[in-house]
Amino acid sequence: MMFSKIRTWYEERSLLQLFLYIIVLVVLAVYGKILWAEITTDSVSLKAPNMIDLGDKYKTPDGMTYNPADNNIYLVIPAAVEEGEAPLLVIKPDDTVEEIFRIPVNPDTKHAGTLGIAFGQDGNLYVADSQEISGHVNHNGRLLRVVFEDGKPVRCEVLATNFVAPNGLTVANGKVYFCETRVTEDTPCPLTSGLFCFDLKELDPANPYRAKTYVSETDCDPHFIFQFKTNDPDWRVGANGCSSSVDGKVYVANFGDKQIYELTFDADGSKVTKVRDVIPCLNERKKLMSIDGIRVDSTNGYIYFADFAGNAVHKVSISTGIVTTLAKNPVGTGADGALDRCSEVCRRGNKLYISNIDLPFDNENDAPHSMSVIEL
Ligand SMILES: [Ca+2]
Ligand SMILES: [Ca+2]
Ligand SMILES: [Ca+2]
Repeated sequence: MMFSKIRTWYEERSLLQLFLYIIVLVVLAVYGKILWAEITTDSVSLKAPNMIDLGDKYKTPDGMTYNPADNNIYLVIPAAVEEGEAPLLVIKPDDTVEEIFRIPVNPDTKHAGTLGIAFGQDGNLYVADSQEISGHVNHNGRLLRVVFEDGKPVRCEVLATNFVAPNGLTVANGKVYFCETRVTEDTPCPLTSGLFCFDLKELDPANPYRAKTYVSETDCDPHFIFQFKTNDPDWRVGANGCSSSVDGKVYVANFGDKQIYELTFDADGSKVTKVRDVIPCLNERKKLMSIDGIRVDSTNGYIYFADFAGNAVHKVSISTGIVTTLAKNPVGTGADGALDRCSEVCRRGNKLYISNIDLPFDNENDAPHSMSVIEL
């Protein structure tokens, strides 16, 4: 009976229909296999991180960038829980740490709040200085450049001013892109934030650019090339992590709404031509409480990221949008390598380095002041 029904169904179909059915089945099988691989990876037990103890001088580690020229990770310590300069450290290939420079304060606030950092192709380090992190939200944020000569930092230049809360930063397409975590001094809901973009050639330390204060979506600085809303009333924090891929796309994290936007540009790299949600599925976003620092890994198609509010580190497949949690623990002291209000990630070889900025949000800034390190 069953067999005859199948036979009748089969005989009623044209060759073209049967061919299309086979194609659909093959596509479903391949996609199902990818999804299953992602889902089963997610059930793997969490990694136990190791620790780099930074000591009492470096209490709030945040922005990092890997420099393949010397195999060092560069790390900045914003003066987030006390005023002063911002130390620039290197984490050497053997995981020892050395201070190599101090980023000077903004004279108006006596404070340097450096967050995102990245090297330009000119060999200099571009720095987002968020004065907001120590409570100075009165448009004191700056774009800085630490000039390197013969591989050593020699001076710091101010390139642009009048930002509210600069945060994640990347260099690609001959441009420096950085997030403005909010555009006003207050934090309304929904909250507006977005991305600034400057051509490296237009930046002149002899004449720092003063960004136009944001008025509205259409009345703002021409370098503010992408903006969006954050709707979470509990975490009114907008554009945060920022990273780029080898093909020149830029990825921007929406902290409160747990989203990552993939931006495609025109040939010049200054006009956004396409925006895509990397994590479109609500069930995947439910694995997260926030998205802080992000890092694209063009070698394997993942974005690694820090979940500050959830005190966790995850990765997401850029193609499928499936999230895998790599490490997570309750907030505490950070002893034994535990995450302690983590904010940024950076890969070197098969290790992922995680900054524990340890800010006092339902948490204490306590010893050990540490980086967590997990083997991938
Ligand atoms: Ca951040
Ligand atoms: Ca700690
Ligand atoms: Ca702590």
